[in-house]
Amino acid sequence: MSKEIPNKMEKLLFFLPLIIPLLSVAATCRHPLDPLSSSEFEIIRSLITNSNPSTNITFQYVALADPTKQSVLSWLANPKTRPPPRRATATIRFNKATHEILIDLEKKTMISNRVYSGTGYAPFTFEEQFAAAALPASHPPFVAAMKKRGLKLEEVVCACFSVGWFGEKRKVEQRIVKVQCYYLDGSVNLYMRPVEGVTVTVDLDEMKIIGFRDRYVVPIPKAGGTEYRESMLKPPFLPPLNGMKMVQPDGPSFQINGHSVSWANWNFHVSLDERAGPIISLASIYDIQKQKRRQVMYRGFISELFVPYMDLNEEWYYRTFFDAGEYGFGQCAVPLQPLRDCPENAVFMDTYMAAGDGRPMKMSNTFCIFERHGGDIMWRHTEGTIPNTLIRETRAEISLVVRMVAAVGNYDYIVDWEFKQSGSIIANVGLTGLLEVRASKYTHKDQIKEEVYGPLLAENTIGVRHDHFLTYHLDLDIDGDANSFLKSNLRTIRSQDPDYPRRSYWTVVTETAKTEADARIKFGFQQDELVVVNPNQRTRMGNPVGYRLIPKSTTSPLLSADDYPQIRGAFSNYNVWVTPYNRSEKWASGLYTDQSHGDDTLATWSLRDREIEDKDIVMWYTMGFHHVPCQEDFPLMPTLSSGFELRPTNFFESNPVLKVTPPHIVNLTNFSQTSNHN
Ligand SMILES: *[C@@H]1O[C@H](CO)[C@@H](O)[C@H](O)[C@H]1NC(C)=O
Ligand SMILES: *[C@@H]1O[C@H](CO)[C@@H](O)[C@H](O)[C@H]1NC(C)=O
Ligand SMILES: *[C@@H]1O[C@H](CO)[C@@H](O)[C@H](O)[C@H]1NC(C)=O
Ligand SMILES: *[C@@H]1O[C@H](CO)[C@@H](O)[C@H](O)[C@H]1NC(C)=O
Ligand SMILES: [Cu+2]
Repeated sequence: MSKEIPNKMEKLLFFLPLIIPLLSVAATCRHPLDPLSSSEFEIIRSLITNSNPSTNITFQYVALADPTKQSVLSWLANPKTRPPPRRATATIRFNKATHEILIDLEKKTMISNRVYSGTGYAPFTFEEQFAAAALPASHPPFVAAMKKRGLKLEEVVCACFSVGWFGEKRKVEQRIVKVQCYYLDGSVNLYMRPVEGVTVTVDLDEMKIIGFRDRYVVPIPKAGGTEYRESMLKPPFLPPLNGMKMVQPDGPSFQINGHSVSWANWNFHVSLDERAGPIISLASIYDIQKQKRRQVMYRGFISELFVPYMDLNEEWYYRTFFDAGEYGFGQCAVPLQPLRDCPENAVFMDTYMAAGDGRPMKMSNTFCIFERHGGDIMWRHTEGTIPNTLIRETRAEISLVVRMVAAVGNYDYIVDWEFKQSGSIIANVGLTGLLEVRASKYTHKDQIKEEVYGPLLAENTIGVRHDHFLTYHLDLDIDGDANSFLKSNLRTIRSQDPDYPRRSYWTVVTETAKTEADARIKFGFQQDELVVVNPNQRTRMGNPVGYRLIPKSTTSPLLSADDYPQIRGAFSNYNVWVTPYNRSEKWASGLYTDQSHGDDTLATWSLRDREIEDKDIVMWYTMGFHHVPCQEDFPLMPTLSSGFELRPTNFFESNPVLKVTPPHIVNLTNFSQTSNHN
């Protein structure tokens, strides 16, 4: 009993300062970083279509134009003031020209409209991809090619692939895709049944076929064994596990206000971008020791996903995809299914996006937000050394997860941002879905005497080797935006005294990166601790406050630096880069990625070698997977994950999780009607 009172007092102290900023957010209507609403998409569409009434306009990318950081921060400091002006940016295509349009959403006017005439194009729309994929069915040579193979045309489905760039001086005006086709006929797993050897080339602006190749015939892999639908799978099955339930009788402990989320010591903002997917902004943490809210991350998002395949066949060499810049990673978001994609205690958030004609499209359940209580331990200690005393202290880990899933054609990416009460932010990506396979004549490994670019996964099915590189834009602002990047190299030191029992130890040699060149890090060659610090803010012990990057993946590219896909994907050449903050440097593969020449990438910006010490800086981290498929990836991949942690490092005066109060005990007897646990 005597223990309970201070506990409650502490809890009250803990929550009071969190509630006050929440209420002030509630008092204002709109957050300046909120994604475009349905009516805002309508304003943009009608402004643009009204000024060009007789033309077919393709809306390739429509997004909130970022307000300046300064204007967002000063609004945040005083949310009663006028928020920064809401503007939108639209990249549209008509009459074979790309237009960049800036719109004032309050005045409902076009601020600027300029034609972009450099290399590269904005992401495809779904409508264009569907239209292009439908063309082969009425193209006589294609129809003949299917007939020659004995295929039923109505069972053939096709998909669009970006063509990349291979040094050719192609006419800049031509937006081209390749169309590759698959055979359903008894399967929905189309990607396991490629019609190999046939390639159709489409001009997207003309929306007509400009090339057709039928190089060879190989068997279509069998439909048998490709099924993955629960309702269609055949026994035997593993017996089901016993039921489990996640109950929060008092509801979740987080609050969502529009797109702002508060949970435990964290506040942040979630939004969706057609290109990036989830954007986490203004992540700040309440420091109970200092009794104040402290900035951690201004913005974090996936800037690009680079997926080059390692097959040099004519039908495959160009498959070097940029899933954000070419396909719109956020545009590929899919509605999350309650209880399957997210646990029972999840709360869902809907979003809007612009369709190809600019009309707003609502998507339900784009994000789910939930408290994860997965049986992990936040911290513990058992102390048995003190005579006649046993101390046992342990706390369960409960964290907050924001999840989105994007299905980019065959692949599904599960994107999680996780917040811990310790101050850590964890980003995780899970890869699942379907492989891209090549049909081949082989039915057994022993028959293969040539390079086939991947293992045989099933009869006539080669799982082509490829990479996934995910580049995160991490604009950390540790206690403000004047930050530095510290590289601490762990070095072995030999003992000077030959008679001393120890011959060596390791020490830390810390260096502040002065310019961009100092901050290009390739993992695997040396062991570094990488910390973003605020050099002007120190702990009482004198250490600069910071956040450390703990990568789980240290994969680097294996393509030659002069290979065209790698020139376009040069942002993956290093695992870490640091650049000075620049509102227009968001997309690691450049603003116009489709058919880009690699002249506007993170790698080219970094060549300016700007100063990054004690400045507003952005850290870019690339994690990678070299994917050598295996039979377990057929007919569908079990999730493969990786990620990184941003962990407070001398940010707090001491361990903040000592101040975490364990959750209320839930008395399950109250839930006997609904629970499986009795
Ligand atoms: C616009 O597109 C539609 C559908 O593709 C087509 O029927 C129509 O002729 C096009 N209009 C113009 C002006 O190009
Ligand atoms: C910001 O980035 C753009 C695009 O890379 C560049 O043109 C511009 O010069 C940069 N601004 C500064 C101040 O570096
Ligand atoms: C749970 O609730 C039941 C019924 O109200 C009560 O009898 C029991 O003592 C409670 N158990 C705990 C651990 O609080
Ligand atoms: C559980 O049941 C007890 C007894 O009926 C009640 O006092 C208590 O408030 C209930 N708890 C919840 C969380 O509903
Ligand atoms: Cu893969």
